[in-house]
Amino acid sequence: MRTQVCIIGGGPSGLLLGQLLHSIGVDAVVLERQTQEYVLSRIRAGVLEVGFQNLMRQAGVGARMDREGHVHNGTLITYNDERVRIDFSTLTGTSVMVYGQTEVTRDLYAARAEIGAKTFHSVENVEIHDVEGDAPYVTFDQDGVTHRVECDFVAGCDGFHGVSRQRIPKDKRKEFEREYPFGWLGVLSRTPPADEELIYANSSRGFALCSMRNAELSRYYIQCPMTDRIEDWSDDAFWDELRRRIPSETAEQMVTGPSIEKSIAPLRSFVCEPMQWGRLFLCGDAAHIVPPTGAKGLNTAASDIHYLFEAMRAHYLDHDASAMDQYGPRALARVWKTQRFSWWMTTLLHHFPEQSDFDHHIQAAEIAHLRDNVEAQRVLAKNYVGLPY
Ligand code: RFL
Ligand code: PHB
Repeated sequence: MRTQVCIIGGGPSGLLLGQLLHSIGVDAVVLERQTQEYVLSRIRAGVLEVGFQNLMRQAGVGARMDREGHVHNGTLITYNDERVRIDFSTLTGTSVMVYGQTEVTRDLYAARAEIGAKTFHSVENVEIHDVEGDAPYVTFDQDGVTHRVECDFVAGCDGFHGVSRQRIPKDKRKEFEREYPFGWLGVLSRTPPADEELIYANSSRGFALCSMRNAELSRYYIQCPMTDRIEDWSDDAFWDELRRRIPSETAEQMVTGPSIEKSIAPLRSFVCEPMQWGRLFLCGDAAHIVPPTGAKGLNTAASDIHYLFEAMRAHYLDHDASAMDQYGPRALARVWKTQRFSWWMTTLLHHFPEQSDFDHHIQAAEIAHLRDNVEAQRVLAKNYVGLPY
């Protein structure tokens, strides 16, 4: 089979790219290791930057997001009982939208079905060939049959554990990494959110986040040691610990209920350079990971897709021979800025096992600085709503 772009990975990056390419008449095939049901059962990010929202609209899949998504004009940073409100609208003139990654992915799959685009699910043994030359192709197995897709370009959108990044020779690839000595224990519950806005809470017992999906569905996280297991955390133990970490006024009126989903995710900062190898282009989690403080994982995946789509548009429509080579440097410049912000938010709000009393005072002083300094708030707000592409 022949296509123009072979997209490996049917997560939000791959699907968004496929939809944008369709809008300019470029043909793409998507290869996904899992079933569609499995991909749609994953609970992940919840906050969309304006840049992401615009890409969804540009791809013709923004209608439900615009109807059902919730615009957030600010967020709260708390330190024990102290509250610092970061007013996105006043500080930046813009906002973010709360609309879950699950819904984004559902909308993208629905749009893909509508245009009759080719998606192969439950594929195995994906291999990328000849990206160093002019005629790359991808082979994979499905139901015991081996397929071959010939293409102009391969988009590696297959997440952190995918095969695309490994295709760049080890001696040509540099990986930058920081692991954090804790994870996030997350709970989804069919209860009204604790507050109208998200609350990022630093407390003497560690970090907590009160987030949401809609007026009836809440998402909460607490920092926990990576040695903890889900079975160690009953729902009651989770709610008790969460209440201790958020301002008492919020804790007292928070509605709790049975968890619908409970999981522990590690926190990691990771960047792979380069993001291009011949005719292979890495996007999203395949190339980089951020700790979730700051909600940048999905949004940075989307900014990669913006840069790759613009390069492909220039290549196919304007016949610009140098456009594709500009993808890596453009994407990486923004990737490192979101890495910095996510690392900073994580450092500001979490307890690290080796932290001294001095370190705790510096953290408290940094939050006091944020409270008292509107310029510091503006820097945070500009990064949170999303740096320009
Ligand atoms: P994804 O979503 O991982 O999608 C990659 C897809 O590729 C498939 N795949 C393969 N397909 C074919 N062949 C192979 N060999 C393949 N190997 C893998 C996978 O099945 C999958 O469907 O990457 P993408 O599209 O780049 O999107 C990135 C976002 O999903 C990610 O940045 C965020 O979800 C990160 N993230 C979070 N970000 C936030 O901003 N806020 C959050 O609260 C948040 N929570 C999370 C997260 C990531 C998590 N992971 C990766 C474990 C919670 C978790 C648990
Ligand atoms: C979420 O709702 O899952 C969420 C929101 C903000 C974050 C991380 C996760 O920073």
